[in-house]
Amino acid sequence: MGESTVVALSSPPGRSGIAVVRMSGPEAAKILGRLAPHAGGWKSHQLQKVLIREISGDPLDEVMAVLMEAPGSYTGEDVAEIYCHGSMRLADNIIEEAIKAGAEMAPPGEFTRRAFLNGKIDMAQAEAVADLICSETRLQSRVALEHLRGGLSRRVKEIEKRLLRQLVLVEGSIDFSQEEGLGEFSREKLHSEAEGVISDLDKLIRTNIPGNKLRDGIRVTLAGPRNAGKSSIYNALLGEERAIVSHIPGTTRDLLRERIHIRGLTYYLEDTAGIAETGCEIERRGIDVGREAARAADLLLFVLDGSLPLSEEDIEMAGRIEHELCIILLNKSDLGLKTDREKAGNLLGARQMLEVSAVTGAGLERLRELIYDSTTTKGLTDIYRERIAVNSRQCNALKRARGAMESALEDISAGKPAEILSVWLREAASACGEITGRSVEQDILEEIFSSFCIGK
Ligand SMILES: Nc1nc2c(ncn2[C@@H]2O[C@H](COP(=O)(O)OP(=O)(O)OP(=O)(O)O)[C@@H](O)[C@H]2O)c(=O)[nH]1
Ligand SMILES: [Mg+2]
Repeated sequence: MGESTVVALSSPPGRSGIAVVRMSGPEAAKILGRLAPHAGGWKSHQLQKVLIREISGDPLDEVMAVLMEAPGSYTGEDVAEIYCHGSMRLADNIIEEAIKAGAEMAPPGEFTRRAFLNGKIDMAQAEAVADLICSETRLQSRVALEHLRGGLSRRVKEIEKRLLRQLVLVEGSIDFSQEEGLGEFSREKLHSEAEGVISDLDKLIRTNIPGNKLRDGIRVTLAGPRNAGKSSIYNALLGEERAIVSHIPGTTRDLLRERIHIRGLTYYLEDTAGIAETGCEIERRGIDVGREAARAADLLLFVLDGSLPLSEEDIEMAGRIEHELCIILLNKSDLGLKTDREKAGNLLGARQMLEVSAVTGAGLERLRELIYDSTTTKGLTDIYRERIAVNSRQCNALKRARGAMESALEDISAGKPAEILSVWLREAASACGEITGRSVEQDILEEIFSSFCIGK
């Protein structure tokens, strides 16, 4: 490639047992040789214990190191990895010495960018690397691994192959149209193939929304009148005393947010200030922030103090809920339920209602199930089964391919000439090619890799 040799810290900054310094490029072997001058030669892919020295000759650290010769490495270039003692000072020193010996600092995602450019992985796989690094749950990592192993790319390439087969027939009929009977394609056959392609595209497109939920997490916000026990439920779901709880109405002012996991999904659970008419400026600000959060939530948990009869204010507040996904929690069930369930049910419409107690924990397991059930869709079941979930970039490309095929269908029915049909088929194939990166624009590539972490 004629590229430079780059170096970066591939483990997280901070103190650790071992830190990993990584180099890739044509000079990697030479620079490794400069850093470990007394090593007895390097056999590719064989780990050795060596002494790393500064260029001046002073010893730096005793490390394990490996050289992975091109093309059998992650990037497809010569790669050297040094596993030094996990002090930031040491790792930085080694990087500085590598730079003195001719390496350059690697920008974020550089190793994966090179792997892509050298054809070691395609674009969908490169994106999966980033997902795998960010994964927090088993389901997230399983989907990312499936993509990394080429699961999504294979599905897309199958669609592309179908498109190209049709393209050959359609374009063949253009070339041979002068010669009678040669290369004529069947419009019915093309029509049914186009429908088949659209249905395959739809299967992938459908995984996008649940896929985004899987990657980005789902916002669940606790809201409701003061003192209903929102913060207590928040703490109980987190399993720690994160929010201040007190009998004084208006305890919570700021918006609090923490992550919880339920069955492989990440949820951002939010606690908000209790809603009330108040003369206190700070409290009012908190209520506004809470209201915004509730509006943006994927799921609203509206908490009422179930040990009290419904008040005029509760009724008015509940009437104002516009959120389509909302579960009503009647809290403090340990004190005995005074809220008239039926009345509450009527007031609150066809929303789910659940009795819980933040103090005894009653109903909380059911609440977790309800949170999961109401925020997941059928699409997620497919993701569990197939471990494929397209991201928004991939989804946009698939939708463009779908649009082209819809146009193709119309034009087939309208009896348009083969030249026009071939344009649609080409457009659909090219949109599919963007997923694997075969036909993606340079600036989009740069954008994707720049969102990676350093050292990957
Ligand atoms: N018996 C009983 N008391 C509860 C329960 N949940 C909360 N409480 C009590 O109710 C009071 C208010 O609880 P918080 O969790 O602070 O209520 P909140 O809705 O966050 O209140 P604000 O932040 O003021 O809006 C506290 O004294 C809690 O101990 C419950 O399930 N049972
Ligand atoms: Mg609170």
